[in-house]
Amino acid sequence: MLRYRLLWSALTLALALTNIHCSSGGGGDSPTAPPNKFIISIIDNAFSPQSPVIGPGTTVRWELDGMDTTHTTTEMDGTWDSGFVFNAPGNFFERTFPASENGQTFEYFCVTHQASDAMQGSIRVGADAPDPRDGY
Ligand SMILES: [Cu+2]
Repeated sequence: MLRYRLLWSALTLALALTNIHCSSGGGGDSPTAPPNKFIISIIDNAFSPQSPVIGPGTTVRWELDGMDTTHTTTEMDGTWDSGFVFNAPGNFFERTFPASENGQTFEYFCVTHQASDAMQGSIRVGADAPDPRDGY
């Protein structure tokens, strides 16, 4: 009887170890790179950082960290326009800059505060993207 009990214990232990092994290594979760995302804070009344260089394929997320809810991110030539989506802290707008835009610089502004506070910024895609104009 004791022998069976020992055998049963050993079997249970083996099964438990197998489960541990499976749960830690069998899920198929190989390490992945963090999402290719770049955060720009919208504060009152500026974009921060104002003029970053990003890698091609990066998704830029403009996120409201200020209190004013009337900001926009609006590209000069209409490449993107968030509209008034920043109506609560933490709200965001995203745009991905594909590899085909490598070497380009995009200038943008806030519709509400461009004139009053020079609320402007730029996105430079890749190290070869030209500098933006003054103020962007
Ligand atoms: Cu604004």
